[in-house]
Amino acid sequence: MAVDFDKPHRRYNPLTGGWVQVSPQRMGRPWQGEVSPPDPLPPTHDPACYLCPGNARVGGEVNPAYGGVYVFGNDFPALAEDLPAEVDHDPLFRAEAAAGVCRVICFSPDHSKSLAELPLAAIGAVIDVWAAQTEELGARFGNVQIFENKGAMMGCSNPHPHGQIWATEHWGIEVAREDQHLRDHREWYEGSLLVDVAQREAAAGERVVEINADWLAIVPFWAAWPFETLLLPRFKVERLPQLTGAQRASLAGILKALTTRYDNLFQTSFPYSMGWHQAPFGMPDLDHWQLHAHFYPPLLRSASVRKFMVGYEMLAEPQRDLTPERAAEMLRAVSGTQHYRSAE
Ligand code: H2U
Ligand code: ZN
Repeated sequence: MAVDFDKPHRRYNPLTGGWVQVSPQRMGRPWQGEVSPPDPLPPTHDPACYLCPGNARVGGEVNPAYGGVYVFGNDFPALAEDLPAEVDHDPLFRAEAAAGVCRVICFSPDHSKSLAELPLAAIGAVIDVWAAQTEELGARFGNVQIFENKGAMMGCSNPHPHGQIWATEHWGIEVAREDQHLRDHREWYEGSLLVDVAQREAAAGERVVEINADWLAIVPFWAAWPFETLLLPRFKVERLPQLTGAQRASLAGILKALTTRYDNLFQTSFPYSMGWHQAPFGMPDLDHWQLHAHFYPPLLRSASVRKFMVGYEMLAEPQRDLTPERAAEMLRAVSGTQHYRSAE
């Protein structure tokens, strides 16, 4: 018998092997997004910002008067570059040295503009740097993890548009999990998991938030966070450096549209952690891989009401009331072209 999606049910995440419990009966009432008072617009240059061009960072180094994307070595790296490969094999207290490189990437010299408000060419420049960093660090490390923490709610205290790049010899556990599940899926079902998901979702449409000729942003069937999205290519590609100029341009377009929708949803600079997953380096076979990005926003009902992953989530598995289909519909209902701060 088919699952009744109007009743409590669980959905499987084929990328990680996780499950999410969906309780749509608790969302019976129709509901309109609450609009919060507008956040103050940050200045284009903030003398107190450690990421703005020409300013001193916490460690004392001074940023150059950069005019585009600017990458520097994190002054407080979580990893160390030249570590001997030490391992403790104790079955109870196993450990290994964690070598790697941590960099910070300023998306723009303009302190006030997040991805949503940057011009397409500037977003394209960020994509080019993501790809170049992947290429350079992938020659030395197993995983190049590109991510962005955005908003105070996500632990980011500086609104200057920036992200991070961590390159490690080991794969993070999320990457290792995805590698295993992508591999298993190919073996069991033959298709390529994320290529097939993109095809099915584009055809069905109900979870699609944004789509263009090359890319697709969906609230995945198995989303755990209320407005979580998965950004997928509509063609086979394993890593960022492989993207052609045209595919980078269409990626800039969908990134701008998706983040504009996010900001418009609660008329706030939408907090999230986002990041890329791409084929790890040093594997002979990477055909099971497909490049993709995850967006994990914490907000649930307004600029201040967030989803907490506590209690049942910590001890059993994630649970949500709002269905992924309804979340996608809400994101589709706001503009992907006109940002609320520029709307006049
Ligand atoms: P968020 O992406 O979470 O905001 O972190 C910013 C990073 O910037 C953080 O890892 C680094 C911090 O170590 N940083 C510097 O490298 N230099 C500075 O002057 C301040 C912040
Ligand atoms: Zn700044």
